[in-house]
Order: sequence, then C-alpha cells, then structure tokens
Amino acid sequence: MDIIFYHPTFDTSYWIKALSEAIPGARVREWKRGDNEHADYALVWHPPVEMLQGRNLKAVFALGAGVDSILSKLKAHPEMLPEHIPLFRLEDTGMGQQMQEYAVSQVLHWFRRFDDYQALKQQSRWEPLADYQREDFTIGLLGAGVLGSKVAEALAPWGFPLRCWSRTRKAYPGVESFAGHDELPDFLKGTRVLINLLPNTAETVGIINKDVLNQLADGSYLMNLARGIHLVEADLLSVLESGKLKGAMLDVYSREPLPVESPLWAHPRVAMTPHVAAVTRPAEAVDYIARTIGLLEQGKPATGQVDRQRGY
Ligand code: NDP
Ligand code: OXD
Repeated sequence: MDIIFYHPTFDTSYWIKALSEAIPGARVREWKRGDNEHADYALVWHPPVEMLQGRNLKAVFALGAGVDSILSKLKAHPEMLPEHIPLFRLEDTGMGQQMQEYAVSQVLHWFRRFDDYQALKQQSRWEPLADYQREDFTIGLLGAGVLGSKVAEALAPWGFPLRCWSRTRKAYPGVESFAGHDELPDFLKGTRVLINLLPNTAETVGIINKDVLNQLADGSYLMNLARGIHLVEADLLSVLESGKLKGAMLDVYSREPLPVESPLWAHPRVAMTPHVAAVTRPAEAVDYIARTIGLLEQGKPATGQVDRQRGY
C-alpha cells in the first residue's frame, strides 16, 4: 500500500516514520511537486491541486478537524477530488481534551472575575467584588459535535446551566438542546458565555454578528474557538463598546496571522491566542488514521468521513 503525505509545516520525517510503523506493509512518502507515482491514500493539509488530481485514491485524510480549506479549494477545482473518493477528517485525536482545558479555564477565569481583578490591579485598587452566581452563568455552545460535546462534558461538573445549538437535536445529559435556525433566538436568550465550535460552512459564515451578540444576556462573554470567518470582528468591537458584551477570548481571526493594525490586539477586554486552542497531536492522529485505513481495507465502515454537500 502506498501513502503520500503533505503538510506545509509539520515534521514530515516524524509522520512518515510513525505511519510506517503503525500501518504494516505501508510505503509512506512525502509528496513533492512532480510526483505522479501511484498512491492509495493521501494525508494532507492545504494540498496543492496537482497532489490529488487525477489519482485513483482510495481515500484522503485531512490532517485537522476542519475541512473548510480543502472544501473551498475543491469548489474552484472539483477535478482535484472526485465525489467517489471519500474525504476523512481528524475526529478528536487529542483535540477534545485541549478544547476542554481551554474552555473550562476561560469560563472559570470569567466566573471568578479574574478579568475584573486584573483591571483593578492595573490601577493598584484593592476592591473585593460581588460574586457571580452559577445560575446566572448559562453557557451556550454553538456547535455540539465531536469537540462541542467534549467541552459540554468537561463543563458539566462545574454546575453551570448548559445548552447547545446544532443542526440536529442532541440528548447530552444535563445539556439543553436547541436545533436549527428557528431555535437560535431561544438558545441565545439568557446565554451568558457563548462558545463557538461550529464548522465553517456557507450557513455559518458571519453567524456571530451584532444581531446575535445583542440577543445574549447583559454582560456576556464570547469565546471563538472555531474559525475567524464566523465572527464579524467590527460587530464584536461595537458590542463590546456598548457594554452588552463584557469580554471576548479569541483563538481564530478573519486573517491569520492577525495583522498588526488590527484593533483587537490593543483592546483591553479581548484576550487572544494564535490559533492554538487544539492542535493536531501526531501520535493520536497516526493511531486514528492507521485504524481507519485498516477498516477501509477490510471494507468496514469508519467514522470521520466528511459530508461534502453539508460542508463538514
Ligand atoms: P463536528 O463536525 O463534529 O461538529 C460540528 C457541529 O456544528 C455539529 O454539532 C453540527 O450539528 C453543528 N453545525 C454545523 N452546521 C450547523 C448549522 N448550520 N447550524 C447549526 N449547527 C450546525 O466538528 P468538530 O466538533 O470536530 O469541530 C468543530 C470546528 O472546530 C471545526 O470545524 C474547526 O473549524 C474548529 N477547530 C478549531 C481548532 C482550533 O485550534 N481553533 C482545532 C480544531 C477544530 P449536527 O451535530 O447536528 O451535525
Ligand atoms: C483544525 C484546526 O481544524 O487546527 O484542526 O483548526
């Protein structure tokens, strides 16, 4: 079995060695321009069109959870990957735990008013503040798939009211489920902390806008852990300005790296990380890919296949 690998930044030699060890009999090679030799599987991130085009692949694996970049390239170059070739993505593979750490630590930071105490410290002010109450701290998850459900699971023991919004209804214990566009207003009403874990699709672009943010509880918070394109950054700034929103924690941006001239850098109530909320963990990813290739080779069903019509 022949496997080609392409990632613009990963340590390719590590991956080739780990994949060769995990998949008995596999010949794994780094794909380089001009390589048109046979391949059964391709493992990719931001692949050049010629890497995939015209190959009779058994499957392609995206080396991340979001497949928006590959699907948008496919719109412009449908010949790159004909419909009959399945596209898989990484499901969890260690990202769930990282998202849990990120979300829980930031929710607790806001709940314990560490943002306010940090601001008071800047002014050398010793001022105990009133506690927030758990029942006033409803957490709403936009997106309740692999990562959203993991975050809900990690937040549950802390006793905050939890709700999620997705395309289809969920039955996660202790989480109120809202589904579809019609139920979005009810989901937003009373939500104090909005955590975004939606995929980037035609329906979700710009979904976190002024209209949506203004429907949240007063003094609310936003955590964007999914894609920058979900958030209208100018609307975030104006809703922070109005006082409706108290703070935001952003991991993803409309342009990455975030340009130095962005007003987000200097905003005192915007905290930021550089798209590191959950990174691909090589050992777990190799394990998942090896297991999935094993199932495909045996003609058995495997999870993680992207529905290209749905866009995620
Ligand atoms: P999943 O596909 O497992 O979950 C997506 C969720 O969004 C599902 O619950 C789905 O609903 C819901 N959804 C999709 N479209 C709509 C819609 N139009 N209306 C309402 N709900 C919708 O994805 P993951 O949880 O694995 O990942 C989520 C995203 O996180 C990725 O696409 C990626 O962009 C981002 N990500 C960011 C990282 C970072 O470091 N910042 C790292 C990894 C991922 P349903 O369940 O009904 O289908
Ligand atoms: C991903 C990401 O989608 O890193 O995996 O954002």
